[in-house]
Amino acid sequence: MLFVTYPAKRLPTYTNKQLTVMKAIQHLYHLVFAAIVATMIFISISCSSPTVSSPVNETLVGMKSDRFSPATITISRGETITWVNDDTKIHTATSDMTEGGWYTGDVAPAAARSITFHSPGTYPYHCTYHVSMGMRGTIIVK
Ligand SMILES: [Cu+2]
Repeated sequence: MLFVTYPAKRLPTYTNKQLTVMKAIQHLYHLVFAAIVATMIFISISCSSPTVSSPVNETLVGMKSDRFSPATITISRGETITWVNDDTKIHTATSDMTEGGWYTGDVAPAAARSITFHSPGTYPYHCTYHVSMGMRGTIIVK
């Protein structure tokens, strides 16, 4: 009779120290995974919400090449006009009225100034610096 003995397959045995290290590594993987998931959720949330928002009742008027754009604009009472200087020089929006007039002050290039109109009426205005160039506008408040 012939007995063939195979070497017993040895299961890997680890010392307690090795097991502790392995568990720590496993724990670390879980933390990294959780951090990646959290980051992805954060990115998807921040991308879905708009980053630039403007008030609902705000109307933009550009200031460029010695012109207001649009030059004439109609709004409802209580709405706000925001003049945006898209030019390389300073402009203003200054009411033509000497009494009860309004004035944005100097609007520097890339800056903006807002004025809210509460009373119905027609409000002609101009740029203090470029009125001679024909830089005029009108705001009609209904
Ligand atoms: Cu101007």
